[in-house]
Amino acid sequence: MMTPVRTQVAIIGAGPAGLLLAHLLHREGIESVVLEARGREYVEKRVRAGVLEQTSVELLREAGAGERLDREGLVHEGISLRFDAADHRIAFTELTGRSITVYGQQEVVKDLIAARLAAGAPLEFEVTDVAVHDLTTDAPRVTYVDAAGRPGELVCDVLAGCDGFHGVTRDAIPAGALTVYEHAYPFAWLGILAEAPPSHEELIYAYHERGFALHSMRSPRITRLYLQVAPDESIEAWPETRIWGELHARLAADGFSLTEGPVLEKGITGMRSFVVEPMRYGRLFLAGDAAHIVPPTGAKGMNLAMADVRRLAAAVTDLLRHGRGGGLDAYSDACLRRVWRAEHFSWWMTSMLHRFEGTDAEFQRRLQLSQLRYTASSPAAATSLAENYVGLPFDAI
Ligand code: RFL
Ligand code: PHB
Repeated sequence: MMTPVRTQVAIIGAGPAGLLLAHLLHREGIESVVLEARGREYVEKRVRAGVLEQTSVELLREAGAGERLDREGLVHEGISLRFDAADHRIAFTELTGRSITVYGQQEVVKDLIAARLAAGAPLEFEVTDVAVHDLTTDAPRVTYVDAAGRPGELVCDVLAGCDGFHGVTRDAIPAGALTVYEHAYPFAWLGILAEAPPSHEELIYAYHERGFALHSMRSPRITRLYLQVAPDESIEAWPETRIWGELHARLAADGFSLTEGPVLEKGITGMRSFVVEPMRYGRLFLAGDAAHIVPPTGAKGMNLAMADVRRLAAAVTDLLRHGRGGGLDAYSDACLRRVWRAEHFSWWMTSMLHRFEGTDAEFQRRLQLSQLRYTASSPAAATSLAENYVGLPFDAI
């Protein structure tokens, strides 16, 4: 019979949410165990988000995890909205005094894993059969099977569900205790990573009659590009020549030429908006994609995950160090204010930039062009986009 291991916080999932939470707690002297279903190599190679809000950069820096980010991250002071075959720059720094940093999510994950291992703190990869129990008691439990096939059990004070959209923690909450808000979009994104220098210094969000396209990057040598495709599109239907052809067509602008290069990675991602309320059940707290999903158009997903765990770490510290549970009681409502702002912003960006089919497609197109022209020409409208994109200060909303 194995003996349960006692820890203060059991964290399910080693994405940005789980790893940053573990790191912030460690700095407060609070013990945790992180359980991750995938292997270390897999999570360190998973290509996903690339844009950090200034608030996220500051959080990582203050947590002592910003050294490589400060060295290698690319600071961007604006983006381009491309429509009518021309660029319309939204000057973030001029409009808000703040900026964004392009730094791959897998780089954040690598830095946080390195910090965790350097601290000698527990992080288990390749666990299976994770199940959570006794959520409404003061001693919730997690059972699992470790990478060597041995059963394990953790007994803790607080359980953090950081296991992403397809995890198990949200589903462990009785259906009647949660309300789900959801919106589906009639398209998906096909993304590629190419070994080619970026073709423009900044991100380009392109509105085009053939559909949306995005030019982003990871480094001075690596370009990240996306195309709007049908929601049920199969990647086999998109050989490289078709992808590049479509990117050239949608990103066309006077004086612009897209540099091609070997495709290192490609994949298709569905688009949805999803929120559960509340983000808590008993001693289980959900954070990041386990509780909410945004379409990638506003570059908010990873940033929201970090904002959640910043609040969760402070609230857990208050409970475990000072016996004050008020922060945990306020956790869900406080997070949801920022979550819904990001839900609105990413829905709005998505609605403005993608091609919609249907009987009123031409009506939609005229509304979109009007909104794009207004956003590009009015400092008030441009500032609204800019302050949402760079991230509102933590307690501003
Ligand atoms: P993650 O990163 O999904 O991590 C969850 C972890 O939990 C593990 N797991 C389990 N572990 C143990 N037991 C189980 N039963 C488990 N089930 C799952 C998983 O293996 C995984 O390691 O969630 P987290 O930490 O909440 O982080 C959220 C972000 O990953 C996500 O919001 C962003 O990637 C979204 N996103 C973007 N966000 C941004 O802020 N800026 C962007 O530019 C941006 N672009 C994007 C994106 C997401 C994309 N895709 C592929 C979904 C672009 C794309 C294409
Ligand atoms: C990315 O670089 O992967 C990226 C950038 C901006 C977005 C989404 C994804 O809105």
